[in-house]
Amino acid sequence: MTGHRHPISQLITEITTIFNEMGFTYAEGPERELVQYNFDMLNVPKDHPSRDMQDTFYLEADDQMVMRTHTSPVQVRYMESHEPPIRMICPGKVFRNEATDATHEAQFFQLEGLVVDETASLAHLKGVLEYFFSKLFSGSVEVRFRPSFFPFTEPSVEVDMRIAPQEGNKLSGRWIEIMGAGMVHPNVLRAAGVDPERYQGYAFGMGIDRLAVMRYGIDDIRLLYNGDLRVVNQF
Ligand code: 2NL
Repeated sequence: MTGHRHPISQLITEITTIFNEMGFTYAEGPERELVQYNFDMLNVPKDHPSRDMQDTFYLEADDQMVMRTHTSPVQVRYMESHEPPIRMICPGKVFRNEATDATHEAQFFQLEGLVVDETASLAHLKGVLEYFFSKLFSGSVEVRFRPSFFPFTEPSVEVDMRIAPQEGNKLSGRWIEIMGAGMVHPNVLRAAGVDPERYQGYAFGMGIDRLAVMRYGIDDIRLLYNGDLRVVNQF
């Protein structure tokens, strides 16, 4: 039997292709990161609970290095080394120090995206996401925003999507919470060397595993990672 790529890798390729069509480039960065890039430059307060050792894997006695808890530091590095206009996505593995169950793993994949230019807006983001989800789920998809909070965006939103009602599609016809997003906080732009008086940006982040669960109809994400070929060979 011929080999094949893991279902998560296949999904990342599919996602990257859709965003490429809209002019987004792809970027990667280190999984082991400086606290400065993972938290400080993202406007995460020194006393924020996400920094706790219960949630984050710290690597050295001096507490300067962590296993990245999101792919946001890739975007900070990208802003440092590229002039706007910026349109990029960065899928990658992230790490959280937490107990595992059917819907949580200590390592998982995240997809983040970033646009920085003179006219980026939440309206623009909504159009991009409508296009992305309708391509990924092959049909018409609505997107709605609800107010939320993240230290790195202001304003911040939770994003829900609804696939148009379809016979035999359990996901269709109801609102599903799918990602977080918002306008990049001026402190984050400034820290990365982008002038917040001239440029504005939006960013979004979502779990790829959850997307895989929805896309492939899997009910336990651990199935994707325990290496059982009877599972992965079905994709
Ligand atoms: C979630 C929410 C989010 C971002 C990620 C971001 C990155 C930069 C600046 C500002 Cl460099 N924001 N990323 C923004 C909002 C939400 O993720 O629930 N992820 C699983």
